[in-house]
Amino acid sequence: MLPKKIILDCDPGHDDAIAMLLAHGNPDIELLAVTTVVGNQTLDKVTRNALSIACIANIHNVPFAAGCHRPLVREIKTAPDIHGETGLDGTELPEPVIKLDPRHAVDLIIDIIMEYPPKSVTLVPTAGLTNIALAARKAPHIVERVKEVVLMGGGYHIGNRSAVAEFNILIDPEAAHIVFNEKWPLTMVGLDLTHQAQATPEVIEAIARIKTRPAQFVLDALEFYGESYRIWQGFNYPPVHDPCAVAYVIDPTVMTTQKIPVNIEMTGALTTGMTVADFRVPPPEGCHTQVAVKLDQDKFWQMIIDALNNIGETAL
Ligand SMILES: [Ca+2]
Repeated sequence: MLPKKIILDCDPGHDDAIAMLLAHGNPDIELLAVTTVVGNQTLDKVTRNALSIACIANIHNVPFAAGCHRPLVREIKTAPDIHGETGLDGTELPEPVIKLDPRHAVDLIIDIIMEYPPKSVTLVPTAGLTNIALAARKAPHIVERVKEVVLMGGGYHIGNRSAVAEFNILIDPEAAHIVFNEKWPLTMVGLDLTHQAQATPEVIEAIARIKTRPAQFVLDALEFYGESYRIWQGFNYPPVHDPCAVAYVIDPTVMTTQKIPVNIEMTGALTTGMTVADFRVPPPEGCHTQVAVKLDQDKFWQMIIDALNNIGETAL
C-alpha cells in the first residue's frame, strides 16, 4: 500500500511534537508539509519549536511554513499553563537548521493539495483551525480535492477549557465552524478519544528503553506535560491528544468511530466552542462527519514506540 500523504497543521506543543515524530517515523505516512498556527503559544514560538523538532528527529526535505498569527475573529489565547512559556518547556530545543518555506502556510496547504491527485492528501490539524479555514475560503476548490480531514479537537461529551469546549475549537470557533461545515469527510478525534491515550508509567518505561535522542526528547516532554496535567487538569497521567489523529490516518482500526453530524457553537452564553454532536439515529443521508469513540491503547502506544525505533538515533 502506498503511504498516506498528510499535511500536519500544528502548534507545538508537547503532544504536537509527538504527533510530528509519529508521522515522520511511521512508514505508512508521507509527511508532505508541516504548517504552524498560533495556539499553544504565539506563532513565532510554535514555529521555532516545529523547526527544532525537525532537527531532533532528522526531518529533512519536508517544507515547514508559518501560518496565522491570530484567530479569525478572537483575541489570542495561548496555553502556557500546559505547555510553558516556550510552548515546549522541559525539553532541550536545538537551534533550528532548516529554513522556513517562504510561503504562508495557507498558500503552502493550497499548493500541495493542487499538486497531488484529487483525494490523495489528508489534512491533519492538531491546533486551532485558522489556517485550514482560510485555505478553504481562499481556494474553495481544494475542499472536494482533499481526501479527508482528521483533526484533533473538540469532544462530544466533555471540554477542557470550559465545561463543554476543547482548546483547539474554543480559541477559534469561527474557523472551526468553517472547517466542520465544508463537505470534506471529517473525523473529529476529540477529548472523548484522546483522554484514553494516557502516558502511563508502563508507557514511559517502554520509551525509556529506546535510549535515543528523540526518545529522550519525548521523555522530557512527557515529564513537563505530565506535571502540567497533574496540576491544572487533575490527571494522574497526561493524555497525548495530537498523535491520536495521526494514528487514525496510519490505521483507522486503532479506534472506533461513529458517523454523526457535528456543528460548532459560536455564540453560546455557556457553550461557545462546543462541538455539538447529534447522536440521534439514523444519521442523515450524506453525513460527512464522524467522531472517534474508543481507542485501542496497546496498538496506539506500539505505533509511537515503533516510530521512535524507526527514527533511531540522531546526531546532535
Ligand atoms: Ca496541538
